[in-house]
Amino acid sequence: MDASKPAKVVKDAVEAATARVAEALTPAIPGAPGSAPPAVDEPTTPHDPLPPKAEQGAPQTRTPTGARTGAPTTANGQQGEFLTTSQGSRLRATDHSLKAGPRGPILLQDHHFREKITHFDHERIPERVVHARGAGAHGVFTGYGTAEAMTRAGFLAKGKQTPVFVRFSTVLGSRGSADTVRDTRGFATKFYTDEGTFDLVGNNIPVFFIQDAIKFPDIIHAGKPHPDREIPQAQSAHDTFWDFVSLHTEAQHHTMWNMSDRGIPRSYRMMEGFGVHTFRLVNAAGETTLVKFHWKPKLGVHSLTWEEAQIAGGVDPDFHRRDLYDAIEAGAFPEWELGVQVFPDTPEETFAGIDLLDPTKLVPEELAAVQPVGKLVLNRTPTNFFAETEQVAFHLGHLPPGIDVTNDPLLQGRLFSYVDTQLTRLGGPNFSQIPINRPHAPVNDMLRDGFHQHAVHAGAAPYRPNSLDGGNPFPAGDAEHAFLDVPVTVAAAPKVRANPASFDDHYSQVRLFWLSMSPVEKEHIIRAYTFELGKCYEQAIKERQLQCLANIDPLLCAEVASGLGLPAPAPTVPLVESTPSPALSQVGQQWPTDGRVVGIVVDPDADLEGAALVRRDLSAAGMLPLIIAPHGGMVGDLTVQRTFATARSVEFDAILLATAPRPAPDALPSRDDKAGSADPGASAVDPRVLLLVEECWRQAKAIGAWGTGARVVRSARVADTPGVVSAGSGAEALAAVTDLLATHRVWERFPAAALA
Ligand code: HDE
Repeated sequence: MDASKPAKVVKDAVEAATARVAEALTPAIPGAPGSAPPAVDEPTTPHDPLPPKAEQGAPQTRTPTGARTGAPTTANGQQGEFLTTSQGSRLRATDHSLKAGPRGPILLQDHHFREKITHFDHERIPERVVHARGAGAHGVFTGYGTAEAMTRAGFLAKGKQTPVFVRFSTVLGSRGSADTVRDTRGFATKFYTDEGTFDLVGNNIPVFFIQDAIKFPDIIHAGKPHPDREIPQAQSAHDTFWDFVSLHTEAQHHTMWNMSDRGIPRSYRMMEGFGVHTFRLVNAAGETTLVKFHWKPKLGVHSLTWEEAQIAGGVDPDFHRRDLYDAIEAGAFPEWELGVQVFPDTPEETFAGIDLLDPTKLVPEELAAVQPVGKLVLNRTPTNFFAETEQVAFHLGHLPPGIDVTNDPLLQGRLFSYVDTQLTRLGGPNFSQIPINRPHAPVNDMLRDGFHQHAVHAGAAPYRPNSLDGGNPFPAGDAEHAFLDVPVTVAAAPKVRANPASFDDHYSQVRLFWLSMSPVEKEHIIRAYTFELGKCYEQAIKERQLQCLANIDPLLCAEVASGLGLPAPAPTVPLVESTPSPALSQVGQQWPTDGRVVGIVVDPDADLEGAALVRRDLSAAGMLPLIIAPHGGMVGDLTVQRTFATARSVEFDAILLATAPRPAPDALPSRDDKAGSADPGASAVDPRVLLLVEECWRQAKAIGAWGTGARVVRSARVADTPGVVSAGSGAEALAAVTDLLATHRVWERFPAAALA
């Protein structure tokens, strides 16, 4: 087909995609699988591949050695209107193998069959040994220029824009595990800077389980499923995890963060990120500064409740992935500020008595404020999960000039591990040439050959010094902005397998974290420890962990011990009294509501005009309204997105009730378990809607009602409780619910009785 005359289907798809973005006020519901709605009949007129969806991005088209090609990103995708072999030979059919007669057997000469099946047989690559489950997105980073005095890294210069790819992940689960499990989250960012790629491979928790990289296999073997039965999947609530962390007490700080609400984030968009280790910045004059990197989310740091996490694990295992992609598709682009805590680079490498090389310690923000140095916006979803999210390869040694490492023994080990793992995972040493990993800076590295070599290197002399290639490549100096290994003095010391003595304090900062929590957050921590240890089989392990809790805080220990039915031991170390750090708590502030999901319950008797206005205003405010109705299709002029059968509380940050729907025909226990066992005819309101309200109430979500909707909150016996609003109109209900959403949850609904 003549490429200058696109077929009508392609043209229509482009127009549909453009229209979707343009109609900002028409609430387009994210999640359409393709860039154009399909026809009922199978398409038979040949045409070029449809374009990607409007919100999808892709790696820039660069050569393996970093040069721009100028080709559109679709040049990397499938081409032409006809089915071909991998060599471009057009095919007549692919549904039947070549057989000796219709009843076979299949002929060995069927090269198309063999190519198709052989390729399929090899589609899988090893999943990441940790962080296997993840979701990536493209974006752009803009420097503020505020770090210019500290570093020569060009991407931090004022106004400088750099393309990025970010991959969020859980740690323990397999590639297909649920998103909402209790775990640490990875937050890995690839900055494609003009001066070489910078990978900031961080987590949503600022400390780590171990102080020395050599113990990484130990903590991971302990956290992964038991080797005999391979259960439990993506969980820390089992004997081997608690066996290790209770014996290996330097893990207690990270473990406490995992047991806190940070272990079950509401969204990737609502997580902080931390580089964990201390890094060294170096400026043009060669002066150095120690820093810790922080990502601060514009939407604040928020979490799920444990009930939400568990329900979502079943009804929507892709909860975080979907949330990220839906938000980008809806135009609610996730944003973070990159910031640094700054410390003088002294020979002791400590700050306020805290050892900056100990990755089990944080520096409270009240002691060293986080100084913003740039902004990250994620604005494109991947076009192809495997090509981008699965094949992206991060490495701490991907450092641009101006950023260097420190001697943190965890960081030092990671510098080895990340390249090593890609050799197996991505099948050889040329993983930097995969499109998502290609640098945006010219590459002249003298590395040659190997599996999957995409570059076609010229010349005769990939060695230095040479004269045959005219001496190229030449070493760069300061004038050419070369990377500087900061000439830090290494102490004269015996060769030992040992830690510095300062690494021996395993409890003071765990206590600092505990004391910094609000009562409701403390309740959640108690509940998490009690649940996780309650799932352990061995009493000895529970007793040992209770001893660790006693060394953190006697109240915490007593509450968990009572849930386990065990005595609370006395502390064996002195309790350190530390000043709480309010920055560690997630409660007590107001945040933007962009991308929040609000369900609107309607039926044909509802105030449909009011509901339509509420839906429009929610969209205009950057939130995502979802219409929930007794059946699919339309209710009045409103397109239904969820039915009482498909809706579940976990999907919504708040709900609005425009009606008190009578039980729908499918509100039967035999059709929908959510209808419960009671005779639905006995209730005036559809039992699924009552369940929705009850769950949202338990999960401390804002609930607004107007018109007959007020009857639902009365039937659910939650009227006149905190965060439940019965308003005169849809607009009033929406205003009240928006205010409540800004604090994330109606915190007063969680009683903190045990700690009062
Ligand atoms: Fe990693 N880690 N890690 N890690 N890590 C990997 O690299 C490793 C550590 C982190 O989305 C692996 O490509 C060792 C701390 C993230 O692709 C592997 C040690 C932090 C990701 C590896 C650590 C992290 C990884 C597995 C102890 C937070 C996912 C696949 C010294 C600061 C990156 C891969 C992605 C992935 C090794 C500790 C974060 C095996 C040996 C501390 C976000 O190389």
